[in-house]
Amino acid sequence: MTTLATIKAKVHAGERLSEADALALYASNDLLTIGELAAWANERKNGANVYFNVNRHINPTNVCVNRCAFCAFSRTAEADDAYTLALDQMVGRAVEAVGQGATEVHLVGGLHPDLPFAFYLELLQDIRKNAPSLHIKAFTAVEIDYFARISSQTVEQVLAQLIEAGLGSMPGGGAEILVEEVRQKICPEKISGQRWLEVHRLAHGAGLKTNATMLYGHVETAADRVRHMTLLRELQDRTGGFQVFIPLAWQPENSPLKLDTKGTSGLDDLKTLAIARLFLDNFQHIKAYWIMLGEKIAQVALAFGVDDLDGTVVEEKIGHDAGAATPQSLTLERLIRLIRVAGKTPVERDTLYNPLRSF
Ligand code: V47
Ligand code: SF4
Repeated sequence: MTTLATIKAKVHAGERLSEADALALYASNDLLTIGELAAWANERKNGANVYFNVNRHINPTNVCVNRCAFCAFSRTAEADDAYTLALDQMVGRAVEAVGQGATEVHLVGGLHPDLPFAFYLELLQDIRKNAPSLHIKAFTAVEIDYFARISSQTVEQVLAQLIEAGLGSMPGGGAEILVEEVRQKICPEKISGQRWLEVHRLAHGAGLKTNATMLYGHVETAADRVRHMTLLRELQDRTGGFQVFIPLAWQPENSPLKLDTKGTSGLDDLKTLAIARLFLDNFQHIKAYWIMLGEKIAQVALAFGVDDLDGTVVEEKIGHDAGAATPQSLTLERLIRLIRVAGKTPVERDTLYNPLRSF
């Protein structure tokens, strides 16, 4: 039988945890022991540094051909509140972000039925031309697969053109839970878990760094979460292309998926982040995405194995359409203070985790 003591011995010996170990951690309510172990593992990788960046989100459109049950963001093209931003609006926001100190623009959106692939290439080219200092982190694996289908090209061809146009890296969205039975329940129209992994493998092969998320707190079990992390750990062993793992706490309002929950518990959030740190031994960074977690849990997470808080964000829609109670943005000063009060060293990073400034 796996006990916390045997897991602790494994972690201290640098031995990889098994799925049974991770499940034993999920079954335990000894949150402080799990957290302490995760904090120890994090300290060995990242010292006292806690990373954040100055960034801006832009969601080109909320029109999406998919209807994922957990999503409160997507609209049909006919909906009253459907929107699609014009190229110059998006470029204007990117330029404005540079003026506010941003080093990254984070671009993700719905799968629009009519916009051609050329629109997205032009978007990247225009941002690169008008805001050349910005790193463009854009398009989930789900969007990349969609671009390949609408332009009758391979994922490799699509990636090559996006990189040529200015794509710098890929965000981690669309992973949800990579287990097929869960996807059938929450996002049956979305690409399969295997395809998501394949697109990331191809992106890594094309020289891009990518991120990985996990949407939790809906219909999945602990075993599904652990399987999800195993699949990511296996791909990371092969490519080394993932930068960070980001568990996304599901926000339950306004989506078709009606479950008897008001959202994840603080205990589950902290446990999930700590277990991710311990299980994903080949990931350098674990991010507490404050937008979904709330500032307070994100801050406490810094004592549970987390070393990254995402960024200033600005104008977040996906979580807020689903009822997220956090602000739309945090200032640099507020992020720094939040990290300092937790006894850590705030480090502003760029998208690729190069340190820019320590505070
Ligand atoms: O793929 C959708 C999730 C993702 C909800 O890579 C929801 O640095 C919670 O991936 N409640 C998009 N989550 C956001 C994302 C992301 C965010 C921040 C940083 C990075 C990064 C990536 O949001 C979607 C989906 O998994 N999502 N609806 C919801 N109601
Ligand atoms: Fe569309 Fe993404 Fe929402 Fe699914 S999660 S409905 S693919 S916007």
